Amino acid sequence: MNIFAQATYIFFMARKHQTLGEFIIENQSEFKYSSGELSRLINSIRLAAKVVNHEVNKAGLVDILGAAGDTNIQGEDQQKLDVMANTTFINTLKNREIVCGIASEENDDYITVEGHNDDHQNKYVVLIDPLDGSSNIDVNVSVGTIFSIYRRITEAGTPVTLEDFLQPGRNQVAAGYIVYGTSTMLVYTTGHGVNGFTLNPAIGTFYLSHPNMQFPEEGQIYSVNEGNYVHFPQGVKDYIKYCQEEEGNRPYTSRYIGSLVSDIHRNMIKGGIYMYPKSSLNAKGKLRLLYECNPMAFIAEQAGGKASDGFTPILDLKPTELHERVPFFCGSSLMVNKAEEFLANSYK
Ligand code: P6P
Repeated sequence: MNIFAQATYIFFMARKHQTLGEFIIENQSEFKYSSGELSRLINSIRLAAKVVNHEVNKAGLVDILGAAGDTNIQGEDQQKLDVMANTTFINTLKNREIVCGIASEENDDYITVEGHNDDHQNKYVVLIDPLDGSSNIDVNVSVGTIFSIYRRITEAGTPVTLEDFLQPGRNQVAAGYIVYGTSTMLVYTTGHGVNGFTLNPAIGTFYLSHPNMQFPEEGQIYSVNEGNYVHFPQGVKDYIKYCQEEEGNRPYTSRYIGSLVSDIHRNMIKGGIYMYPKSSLNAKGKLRLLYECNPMAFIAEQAGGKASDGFTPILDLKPTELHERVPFFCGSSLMVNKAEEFLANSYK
């Protein structure tokens, strides 16, 4: 470890900032299942996050290191970053005797994980969006990884089935995201609040930087792609106009960077609403229920916020297929309530 890393390590240790590893151990009794399994699950996600973070941060050098499909100076094939992220998370999760199945935005079908003795005794399924918003990488805008964790509901000892993945979001045992931004943060919940950890890249350690994150009940930021305005349902148009009117604490500020994790992370800290409604272009909206909306909704509700499809809480929706899309309204509870009010009125 170089002198800078040593100094940084000593500084952070001296200040007793809790590390992610210490936090998991200290709080594993809250996890109603086998404590060791949660630790190994989150630790495998932590490891994969560090690997992906390293690659994402190099992306700016792609012209030097070679774009996807090229070979780099070591003669290695350059992978598209979302393919690299997908491979990294899947391989890290596969090798830790915890997971019996994985579903990913990058894979048409789910992956069965037999386990070391091919006995299908592992108890968890993980659903991931390995690099959400990856098109932003070319313009140096932050991107994220989203993960969702369930206990399997089919019998241990048998291969995982689609039924294990199509559980309502309310059944999640853990969920979270990594945001690869100006700093890299891992934010997650196991159903006992939301905590944020910031990576110190000098020593590769995540430190508890945002304990007990809470969505402000009200906010002044609305996040939606207004380029789709003409295609939105009338209720959404009416709510956007409401956000723009001059009254009370309005007009709100429009902030939308086209990266779900970053937009929601900012709104959770400052207060705000993120919307990806259905439209005449996308009858069900764009976002995926299983590995985007459900985990972000679990986080939002655990942080005192709200998430719905405009009418029904996201976590109460019964999934019917792996990659199904739903309209998504997520953020400060009073703002989501108001958006739902406009939607309900437009259907009267
Ligand atoms: P649009 C990224 O592709 C993503 O899935 C989310 O991260 C983001 O909020 C949304 O789509 C952006 O979509 O249609 O506004 O470019």
